[in-house]
Amino acid sequence: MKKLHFILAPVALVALITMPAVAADKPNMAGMKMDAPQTTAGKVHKAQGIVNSVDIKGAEVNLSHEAIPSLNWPKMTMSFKVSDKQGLAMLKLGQHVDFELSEKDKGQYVVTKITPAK
Ligand SMILES: [Cu+2]
Repeated sequence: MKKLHFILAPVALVALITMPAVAADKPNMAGMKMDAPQTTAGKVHKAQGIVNSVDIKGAEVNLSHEAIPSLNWPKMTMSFKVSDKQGLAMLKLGQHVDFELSEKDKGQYVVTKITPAK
C-alpha cells in the first residue's frame, strides 16, 4: 500500500499543477476578447464642423471641427480622408456639417459619413 501511494502522489501533484493552469487560461482569453472593443480602431466618433474646402478627386475635406470628446480632441481645423463619397459630393463651402469618423490605421482617421447639420 505504501508503494502505491508513492507512485500515485507524483501523478496527483502533476494534475494539481497543470489543472489550475488550464483553468486560468480561459478567463484570460475571455478578458482579451472583452478588451478588444476598448481600442479606438473601428469605433465611430460623432462630431460637428464647418466645411473649409472639398477635394473630390483626393476624397478629402478640410473642416473646422468642434471638440470631439470621445477622442479627447480639442476644436481645430484639419483635413480628413473621406470614405463617404456621396456625402462629400453634396458639401458646400461654409456649410455646418455632422460627421462620423473612425480610425482606419493607427492615427489615421477617416470620415465615414458626412451630412449637413440638422
Ligand atoms: Cu482635428
